This record gives sequence, structure tokens and C-alpha cells, in this order.
Amino acid sequence: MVPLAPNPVKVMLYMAEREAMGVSFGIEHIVINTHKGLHKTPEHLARNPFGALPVLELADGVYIRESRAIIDYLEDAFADKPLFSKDLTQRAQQRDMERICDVRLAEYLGVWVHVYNSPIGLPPDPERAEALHERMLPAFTFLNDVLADGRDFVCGDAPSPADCTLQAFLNFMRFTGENLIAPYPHLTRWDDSYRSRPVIAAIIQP
Ligand SMILES: N[C@@H](CCC(=O)N[C@@H](CS)C(=O)NCC(=O)O)C(=O)O
Repeated sequence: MVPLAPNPVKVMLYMAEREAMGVSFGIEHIVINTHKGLHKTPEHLARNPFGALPVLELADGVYIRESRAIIDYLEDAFADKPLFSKDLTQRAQQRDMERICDVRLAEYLGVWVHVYNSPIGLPPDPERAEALHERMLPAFTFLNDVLADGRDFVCGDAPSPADCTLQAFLNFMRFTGENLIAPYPHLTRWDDSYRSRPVIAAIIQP
């Protein structure tokens, strides 16, 4: 994992949420420094041929290479005190919201960071940044509307993986020095309050 990249951070936030609930994973964290290109070494490509992070290695040597699949595995393997609700409808809503955060926001935001002001020094592309920003506007508006009722978390009064996905990518956005959510007061309130919780503040940048 790497403490800055959003997909590893998403899993780290998820694990922190569960650990705060008393779950003990006993999983060793290994940091792969992407600045130094260590995610493209033969050693890491053997774990994940796409050269991406995070990766979870299971006890039998199987690798899980997608952040959401890692979260789902940890939900199933450590089933006591899950982060997804046991209520069928609520669980479906939480999954729905997590996918919306990922597919309608995170996928664009992750690229936007690198073309706007890349923390690893990739060349800026203002035109592409603007086009990606436009793609994110419906998700920003949707999330701002959802949070307008003053709820503490994306899906109501308890944290869910949707909060982890959303926060991991907003945290990544902050490395650019730009704040795309400034026009969205309810989203901003959620962002401030979610990341100031000690369990989360211990992982992400202040
Ligand atoms: N869909 C994958 C995306 C993984 C991904 O793109 N991770 C980034 C870090 S946030 C990465 O390793 N990028 C380096 C690369 O792909 O070369 C997931 O959800 O885990």
C-alpha cells in the first residue's frame, strides 16, 4: 500500500473504521513507494501485472488486486461487526452509494489530480482537467443534495465504505492545492467532520 494514493487510502480508511469497532485483522502493511516506481518492479508485477495498488495477499498466496474486492473480502473474512449493514435494503443503498462515489466521481478525480497539478510531477493538461471537472459536477451536486439533511455520513448515521471511497479521493484532491468542493456547503461540512474524526485523521493528511 502507499499512504498517499487514493485506492490504497480507501482500503486503509475502511480497515481503520473496522479496527475502531474492535475488529483485529492481523494484516501486515507493506508500503510500495510509487514515487520511486517500486510498483513497476518485477516483484510487484508478480503480485499485480497491472502494476497498481493496493494488493491484498491471502494466506494461501492468492492476490486480490482491486480495492473494492479487498474490502468485500475483508467484510466476508472478518464478518463480525461489518461496515456494510446487515439489513438488505440498507446494504444495497450503501453499495449503490459507494459505486456512485467511485464510478461517477473517483474515476475522474483520480485523473484530474494528475492533469491539474500532479503530486508526482506529471505534466499539466488544463483542457483535460476542465473536461474531467465537468464530468464530476453531477456527482458533486448529487452528494451535496444527499448530505443536505445534515447526516453525519454518506449513508446516514453510521460510516460505510462509501465514506471511505469519497474521503480517499477528496484527500487526494487536496494534494493539488485546489478545492473543487468549495461551492458545495453540505459536502464540505461532511468532508470537514469526517476527516477530523480521530480514526480517520490518523491516516490522512490534516
Ligand atoms: N481499480 C483499481 C485501481 C488501482 C489503481 O489505479 N491504483 C493506483 C493508485 S491509487 C495505482 O497504483 N496507479 C499506478 C499505476 O496504475 O501505474 C482499484 O480500485 O484498486
